[in-house]
Amino acid sequence: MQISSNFDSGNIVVIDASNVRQVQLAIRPDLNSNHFQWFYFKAEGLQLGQPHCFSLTNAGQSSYARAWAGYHSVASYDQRNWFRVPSRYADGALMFDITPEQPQVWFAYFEPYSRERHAQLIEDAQRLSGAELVATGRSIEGRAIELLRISRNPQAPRNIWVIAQQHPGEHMAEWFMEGLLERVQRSDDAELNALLQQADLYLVPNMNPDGAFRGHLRTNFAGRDLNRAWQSADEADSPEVVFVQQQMRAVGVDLFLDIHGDEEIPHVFAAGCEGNPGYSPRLDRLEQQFRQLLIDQGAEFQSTFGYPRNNPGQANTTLACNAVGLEFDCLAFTIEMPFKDHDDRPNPHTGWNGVRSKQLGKDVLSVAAVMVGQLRD
Ligand code: GEM
Ligand code: ZN
Repeated sequence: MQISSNFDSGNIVVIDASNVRQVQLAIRPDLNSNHFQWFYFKAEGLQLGQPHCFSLTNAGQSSYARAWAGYHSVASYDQRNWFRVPSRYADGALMFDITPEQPQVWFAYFEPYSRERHAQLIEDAQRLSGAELVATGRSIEGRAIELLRISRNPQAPRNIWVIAQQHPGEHMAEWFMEGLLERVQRSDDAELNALLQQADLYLVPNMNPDGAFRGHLRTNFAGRDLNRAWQSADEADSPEVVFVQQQMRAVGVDLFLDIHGDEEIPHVFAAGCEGNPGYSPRLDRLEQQFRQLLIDQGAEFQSTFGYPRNNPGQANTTLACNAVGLEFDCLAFTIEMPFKDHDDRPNPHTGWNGVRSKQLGKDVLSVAAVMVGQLRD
């Protein structure tokens, strides 16, 4: 059996693969950082019908070690159809077995969103009505960070920004963007058409292409967590954030969504700006309305579980959500999707996955359509 991870978003270190019943592996930390949790590798030359057992021996030292309890790895025979394989966490290692139906199988922390698919997404998006690639930033390694605008009314008074995958291991974030863009494609969608009469959409489908390509969990090439860089972004170590901030300041922001994944919490939720200085009853009302509308329309979303709320004035304003909400006095959320499952509507075969992330991207547009007229009230 051979194990490889020398491909887009690949991450694994082989310790000992001589016994297929006890394959010893380790997750490689992000470059210039100690973070790790994301893994993605291919095993080939498997013996059909024979059990193979893989062990991620350093899982216990990962960034969110508590997240492994109740987590099940994803696998695929073709990198298209992904399914969960029962996994267990014991003695600091994550273990999962497969009795393969094919001689090769891929394993990952979550259904990966590839650079190839990203390139296609950007190309297809530019053919949508009203769409334009307005600017392209550069990552440290020179990869493109595309900013797309969807504008169908030159007089639209509002600007809605959605950015994704600041944390490169959170691949559900770009699946969300793909779903959102798929909905923008439809010409017979009354809600969407109403939204685009009142707002332009500014979309950054992937903010951290270097980290994604390198199989990182949380940081860019310089080892910087971009979602802690919004008060001190600089060209040398976080040009990705500098780019987006410059574009936002040129245009303005009336609603901001920053799309993420959470390792531990098995629910979809939204973290707001309640700890920001200057947080007002207006923003509180808008936040509550946003969450309630998502629930009311049947989206896979809930507001019971999530991060502890910040005390007044205690927000960490280096996070994108807080920084943008503060600077533009606008409704701003970090949207979190699980690596595990949305336990409100569990699907043990798939867990949370690309398709469900895409649907959430579509559903969020319905909420934006209802709220767009009130964002500055
Ligand atoms: C979160 S922080 C992730 C926290 N994860 C666990 N398991 N506690 C993210 O990365 O999406 C948002 C943030 O950057 O603060
Ligand atoms: Zn994140």
